[in-house]
Amino acid sequence: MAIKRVSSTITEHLLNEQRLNPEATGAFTFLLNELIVAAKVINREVNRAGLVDILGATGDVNVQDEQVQKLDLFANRAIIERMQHIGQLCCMVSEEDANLIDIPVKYPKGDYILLFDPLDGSSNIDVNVSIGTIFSIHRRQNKEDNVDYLLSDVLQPGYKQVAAGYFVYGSSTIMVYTSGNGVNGFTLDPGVGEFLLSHENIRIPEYGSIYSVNEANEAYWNKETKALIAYFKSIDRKAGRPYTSRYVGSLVADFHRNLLKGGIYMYPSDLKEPKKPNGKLRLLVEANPLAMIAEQAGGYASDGFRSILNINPDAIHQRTPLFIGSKKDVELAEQFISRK
Ligand code: FBP
Repeated sequence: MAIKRVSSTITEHLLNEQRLNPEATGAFTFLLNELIVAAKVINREVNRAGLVDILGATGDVNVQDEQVQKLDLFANRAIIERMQHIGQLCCMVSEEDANLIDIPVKYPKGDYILLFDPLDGSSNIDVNVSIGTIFSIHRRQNKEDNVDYLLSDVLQPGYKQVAAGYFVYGSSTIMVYTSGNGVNGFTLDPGVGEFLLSHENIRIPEYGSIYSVNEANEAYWNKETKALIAYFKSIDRKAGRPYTSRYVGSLVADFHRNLLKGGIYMYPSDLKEPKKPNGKLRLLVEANPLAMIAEQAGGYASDGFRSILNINPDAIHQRTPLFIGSKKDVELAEQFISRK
């Protein structure tokens, strides 16, 4: 009886990639494998959230001025506690922490910087709608021996990312990542406890058929943004319009759907909160990693005027408007938004 070969595991995939790079030391593969373990721990907690006292808010407000959810805290700790002692990192950045996260002196340090959104889609945590973890990896640039890292090592433009990816904790748990050689997706097989290759060499369609935006914010948009959304909703059968509207309210889930089916996710700048003229999303831990994935899959990501990956960050919690997904749709969004 022929045994059907199980798809390749993420570790097998990482080792194959490592072999392609003669300078590789295995540090990166080890780093990603440890991050995957942290994601499995988060996944387990998300799956049984209704059974354990982990739903609801902690009562604290984070640096983003948002209510901290208990699962946000759990996910943040799970990643920090797992990654701080592996000896591959010189520091970390989390959406939940106001400051850079140093590696305790008792642990060895490395040359990589891990930036992450521990649990994206906070508003969906308690209602069993897909949420996720987003990560970005940089290599420290400064070579000074007496300092672990400089702020400039953390505030690098997105095109310098070594790797980026996300986990979606949804109907199934999936990991999508790139290290600059295309984009692949791996589905967690709960029976085996392994992420197995399920989506090889993902390519996003050039034109989409879906637009994802919170239209409840329309009153706060400028006329260029209103014109853009109206365009996607206007009738032109030959051009496949109107697009259909899909908005889960979890960036990672909306992005993942559009990556596979073709479409555009938008979080424009708005006048809703004077303190957030650049919209809601964070450049380092949300926009940059997804932009690298989008571009590696043949898509594009913009702030309405330029490529997200070319933005020079000046603060770790900097926000940016985001238009991301199918290349032609995002280029069109740029034409509308930058139209003066
Ligand atoms: P966090 O949940 O990590 O804070 O991320 C922001 C986010 O929840 C995105 O996942 C989502 O796309 C967006 O905000 C939803 O915002 P809004 O409720 O304003 O539409």
